[in-house]
Amino acid sequence: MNQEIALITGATAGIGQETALLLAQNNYNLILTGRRKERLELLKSQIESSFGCKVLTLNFDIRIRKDTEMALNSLPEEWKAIDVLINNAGLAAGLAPVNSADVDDWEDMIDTNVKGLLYTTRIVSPWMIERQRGHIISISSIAGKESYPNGSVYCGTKHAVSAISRAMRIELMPFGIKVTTIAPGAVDTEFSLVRFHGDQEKAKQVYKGFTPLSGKDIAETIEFVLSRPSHVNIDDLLIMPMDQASARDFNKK
Ligand code: NDP
Ligand code: 8X3
Repeated sequence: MNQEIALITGATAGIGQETALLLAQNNYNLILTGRRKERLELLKSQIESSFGCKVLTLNFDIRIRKDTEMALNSLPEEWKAIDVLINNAGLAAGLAPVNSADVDDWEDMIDTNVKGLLYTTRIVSPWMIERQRGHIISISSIAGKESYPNGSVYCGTKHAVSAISRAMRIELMPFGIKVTTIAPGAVDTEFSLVRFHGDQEKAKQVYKGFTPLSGKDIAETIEFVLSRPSHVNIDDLLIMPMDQASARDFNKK
């Protein structure tokens, strides 16, 4: 294959889905992952019918190490030549203080946002090292820069994404592999619906009274990061809605 290959985890919704659509327009072949198989198949057929690129879907739960390893290792050899890994799959589960939060929610966030990212990167990075090229972009958050009440574990996982990426940047530099973290503020995706376990009303309130970022805004940021010349590495990029100046400061009307 002479087109570059991008692997996007969590491509069934939000930022991952918008990034898949934008990278398809930019001529990447895509490996798209997620648990919702029907959404992956729909996106694949939408992309392949609109753009001249190939799409391979992998349907697995990133929290489960052996499933993640099996899915990635089962890729045909030509698809292992991954140029871009976008560690995007992630979630917040619940919004509660440490003394009463649901421990299952904590496990879900740690297993997805931290361990899932590590399982994926552990498999893909040696393939990049072999080819002495690659770019790993991980989606952190404003929650990876600040901690806010009731978000201790989500904030902890996103701080971990930033800390892990910082070390990876140093480790992978000698092999010509770029490492970037992108840290968005509020993005209007399925994120809040997932955080509030399907409560539509609560999810809607999060984005009320101001204009949040969209998944497309983050996809365009990823495209910007990817399109820098080979001597430039964007290490870390914080992107906020105009009306959000910190995790907790909003200019809501
Ligand atoms: P969405 O809920 O819209 O999308 C999340 C994606 O992650 C889905 O494709 C989902 O796929 C996938 N995912 C979640 N859990 C798993 C799992 N166990 N196994 C495989 N895939 C999984 O949210 P966003 O697009 O907003 O979130 C994308 C990333 O951006 C996350 O890491 C989030 O923390 C981060 N972020 C989001 C912000 C926001 O305000 N929205 C702000 C800052 C960062 P499926 O359910 O099909 O498995
Ligand atoms: C998502 C943004 O502020 O809800 O990472 O943590 S926030």
